[in-house]
Amino acid sequence: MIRDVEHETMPREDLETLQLKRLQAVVERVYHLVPFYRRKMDELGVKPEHVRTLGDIRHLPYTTKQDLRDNYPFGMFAVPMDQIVRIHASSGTTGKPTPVAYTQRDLETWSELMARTLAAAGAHRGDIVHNAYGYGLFTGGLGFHYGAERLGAAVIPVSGGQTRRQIMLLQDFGPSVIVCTPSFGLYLAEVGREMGVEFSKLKLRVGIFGAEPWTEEMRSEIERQLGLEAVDIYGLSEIIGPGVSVECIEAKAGLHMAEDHFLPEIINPADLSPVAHGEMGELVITTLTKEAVPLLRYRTRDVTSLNYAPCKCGRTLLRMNRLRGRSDDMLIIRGVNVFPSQIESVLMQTPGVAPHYQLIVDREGQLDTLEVQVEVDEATFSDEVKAMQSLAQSIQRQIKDYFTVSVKVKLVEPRTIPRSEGKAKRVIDKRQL
Ligand code: DLL
Repeated sequence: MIRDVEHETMPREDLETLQLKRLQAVVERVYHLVPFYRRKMDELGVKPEHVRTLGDIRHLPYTTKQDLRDNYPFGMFAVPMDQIVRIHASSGTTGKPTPVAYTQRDLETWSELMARTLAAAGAHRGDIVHNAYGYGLFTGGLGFHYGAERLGAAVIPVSGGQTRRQIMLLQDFGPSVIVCTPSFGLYLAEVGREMGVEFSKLKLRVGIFGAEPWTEEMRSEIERQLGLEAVDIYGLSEIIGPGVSVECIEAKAGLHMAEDHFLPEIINPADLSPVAHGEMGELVITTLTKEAVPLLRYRTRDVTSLNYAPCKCGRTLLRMNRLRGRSDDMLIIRGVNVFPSQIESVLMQTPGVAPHYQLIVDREGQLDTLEVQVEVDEATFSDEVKAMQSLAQSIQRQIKDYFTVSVKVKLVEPRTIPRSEGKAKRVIDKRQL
């Protein structure tokens, strides 16, 4: 259902007029309120009044994760602390987290945006939403929580963990919508099977999965195992949290970006030049409505492309293609660029292996090596050694055909790859240890 008809179906010309008005306002604000932006803009010789068209965005400075770190913890805030009502932080794996903050109006915007996001993904008033995104500093739990309440759905705030108990709640409370990371969705299915639960008998209708990369093949697997329709949602803490873009349930082909709040660009990360229309590159986002921590041209490191073709759902908002991954996660194996999600595609097309894998990167002499560890399913595992060997060789061959690099494939026993309750750790990089 289209909740916000005005903004979700706006003719492009009107949308661009709105975006320009909002862009001019945000540039004006950060220039006067955030010393970091004033310095950057002065260095580039650009003043707020130089932004006369949307194309003028190219004169504005970029913002990187490092800039946020340099201004740790609250140096990027554009409002005094007495207007901040919530602080979250991004889930960095190393070092200090990156704090992000919200004014009362930011929370209002986010809740409404998440209500519209949930509606686009097929949820509605009367649904019971099992929310297994982590509650806490992570934006997933609370972001979905307030959006679902705003929609008029009943939220079960389970958060992560206690997987067997979650299965019990899925059976007893009968939620129609589940929201969690795709890897946790699969883990729930696995634990459910061990407990003898038939997911097809549960009331689950829709799953809204995000916060980590996953492939089209993984979608089919999740839909099959959980007996629901799986929809992709994208977002990042620095920009707002979940709700930046989402697939519509009607098409499930690309994620509609909330362009009335976020202005996207795609650049070539090597030289920061814009890529040709529809080409793949790094996603850069300018926030148009954030009060507490507005960001100009934030370099997300996420790799995708933008699709302006009309969608059958009636929304005019452009669609981001499914993320290929983060440029930081891209592996360079003997000069060949490999995204973990591309390996996932190959694995998921291979009968006999389970959707649980890890990639181990190491170095031998001057050369980087990649070992793909993937679980086999129970039936294959009980087969003779020869069958296992030929399966491993076949995966190795497919990867070689696809990427022209040789990798080592190690088949492992069912349930040996660590399961995750939040974001799955797919790559173990031993080179940095
Ligand atoms: O993961 C916000 C979120 C919560 C999104 C719940 C969706 C659902 P961070 O922890 O800051 O925020 O991580 C953001 O996660 O830059 C992407 O690299 C990755 N990511 C998020 N959604 C997707 C997705 C939340 N659908 C980082 N596909 C982003 C692939 C995703 N990667």
